[in-house]
Amino acid sequence: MGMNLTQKILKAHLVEGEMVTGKEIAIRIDQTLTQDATGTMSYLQFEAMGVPRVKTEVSVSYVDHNTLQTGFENADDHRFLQTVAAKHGVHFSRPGNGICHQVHLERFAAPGKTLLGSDSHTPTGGGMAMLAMGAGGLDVAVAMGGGAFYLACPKVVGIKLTGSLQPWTTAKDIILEVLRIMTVKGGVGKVVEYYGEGVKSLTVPERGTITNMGAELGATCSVFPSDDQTLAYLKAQGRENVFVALAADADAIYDEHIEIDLNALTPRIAKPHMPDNVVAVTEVEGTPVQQVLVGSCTNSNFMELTRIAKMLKGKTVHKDVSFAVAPGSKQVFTMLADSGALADLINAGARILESACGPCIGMGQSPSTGAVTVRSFNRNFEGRSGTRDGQVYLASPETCVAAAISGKITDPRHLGLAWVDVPMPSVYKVDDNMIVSPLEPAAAKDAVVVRGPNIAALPMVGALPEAVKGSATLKVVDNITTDHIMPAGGKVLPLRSNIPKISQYVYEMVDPTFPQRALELKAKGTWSIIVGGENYGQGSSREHAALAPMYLGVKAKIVKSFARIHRANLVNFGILPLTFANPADYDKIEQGDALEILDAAKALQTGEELLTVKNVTKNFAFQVKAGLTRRQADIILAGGMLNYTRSQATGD
Ligand code: MIC
Ligand code: SF4
Repeated sequence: MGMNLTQKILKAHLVEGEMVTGKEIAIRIDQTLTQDATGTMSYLQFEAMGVPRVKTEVSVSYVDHNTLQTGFENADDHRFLQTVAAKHGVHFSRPGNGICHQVHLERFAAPGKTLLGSDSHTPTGGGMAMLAMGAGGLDVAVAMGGGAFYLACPKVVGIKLTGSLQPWTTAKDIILEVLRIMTVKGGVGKVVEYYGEGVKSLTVPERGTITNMGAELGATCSVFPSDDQTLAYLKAQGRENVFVALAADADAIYDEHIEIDLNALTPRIAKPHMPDNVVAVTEVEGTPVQQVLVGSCTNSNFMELTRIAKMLKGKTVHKDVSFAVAPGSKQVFTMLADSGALADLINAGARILESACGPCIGMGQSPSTGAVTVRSFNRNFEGRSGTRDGQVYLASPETCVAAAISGKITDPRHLGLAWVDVPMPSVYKVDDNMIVSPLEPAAAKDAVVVRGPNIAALPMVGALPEAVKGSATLKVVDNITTDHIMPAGGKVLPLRSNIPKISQYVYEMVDPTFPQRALELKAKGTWSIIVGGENYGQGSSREHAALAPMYLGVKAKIVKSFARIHRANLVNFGILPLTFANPADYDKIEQGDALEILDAAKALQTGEELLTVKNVTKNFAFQVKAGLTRRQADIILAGGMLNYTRSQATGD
């Protein structure tokens, strides 16, 4: 029986388990990446493991998120990251060098390899035929130490692309269409694999846009074959030595099928406040727009920014629109400068931002009250822009610029402009001067890691109690994102290295009284239990969405279903991730009810499928599923991964 590409890469890296869908497997990780907002925790955890030098083929630490330096915190974190990278064998991509996923694709990604990154958009590497996955910082630390990565053996969705993209329809429109079809929870437990004639005409940066936003499907990752396009890109980056051709077998089997005819696809747009709220641009055409932003790890490559510069050449951005552009990397930025495209953008009125995440994570450029903002980004969750009622639409850079020119949402085909074909450069401008190599082992031994006062010790909890006596401190609805649980933005991101301080912002947008209420309960010895709906914890990989609630005394979350990375992070920090056996029980619980998870520790020790929860206030019992593997149950029993690893090492 033929194998798909996902199975081939998994099989080549399998170190534990059987490749049976849904069963836990462990794979070897070849490369890791971290970024500064999750990286400090990850390297603190790596240090705690006591491994002197990373054991991966390549590990890179990027600085791209916390680049607004309005106080000492971010700058201190950058200094810590640079010194800790030098000491432990990690390449350091300096602030200014670009967004981790863009730079990684340019300079490090290699077909057939596995990549684990402490950022949910790590799957961008799938555009280079990598199995590239997002994870919590602790899982990445373990991988840097040579440990395997555990995941449920995924289902593989085959997406067959036929035909070829028509003028003004782009890679972004393909992934928006996939999101419309599969929704933000349609990819949970799955890898999305692209194949078919339509794949051949897509360049690696275009593939990267598609695999990047596979994260919004909740998918483990997405993957493209490695073919002539891959070779052309690697050659243009001066890295053809890492090329290997890779594809699914002709008779490969997929668990699910989708087919998209690129000839028939038209420009798409995601309406507020979910990336799967996708319609044809024509459906919302005419909506007045106040802000347009082009950039982020999804859409900020040289070709698309050149195209929008050509669209804007000799024009002025509409007077009611604030328009900003953030090139994805130093390579993109310098090439735009050399080609003159940058001057065309500036001349048209673009506000040029540094090569970083910037407004995508609420670091500046928050829109005005109630403003409509059209962005080439990947997430439009409520409040993420920094303006609670900001109306964020997601679209291709071309559709974004159509809005910037006309002042309203416009299908770029209706602009009256001729389509400009921008071929992939045959040579990219390669200069790795902003990537600092690690110290040689002999010099690394005595190197000092510099820590600023913002870096607080990692909080820990004890072993799981026999019965978890708690309160339903908060009840939330479906599709809660990690941006709801642990917001980002210019005010909160600088606190990423300080859990006690950042925990004051947990659930700020949903219920700002939550941290205080939870701490008061904790002081009385009562655990907090969060009750939630479907797809709980979608979005970012930030383990702060588990760590900070843990600090506030959250011991369990009972929801209808979880997003993959958040669930893994809960396990890593000793929080019970439980799902309702009967989802109707969700309606019977009210916020504030006293809940007791009976015999919790015993159930985990004996591997019980179902646990019983007593609603003490309403005097009824209901059942919940833990669905934990033996290893996960032991981690929770120990009070989290760090305790578990320590007890394994000491044999306690
Ligand atoms: C995001 O896009 O939400 C982030 C910021 O890149 C996060 C990581 C983080 O919270 O630091 C992600 O996607 O994992
Ligand atoms: Fe940065 Fe936005 Fe990409 Fe996250 S999604 S890595 S914040 S650019």
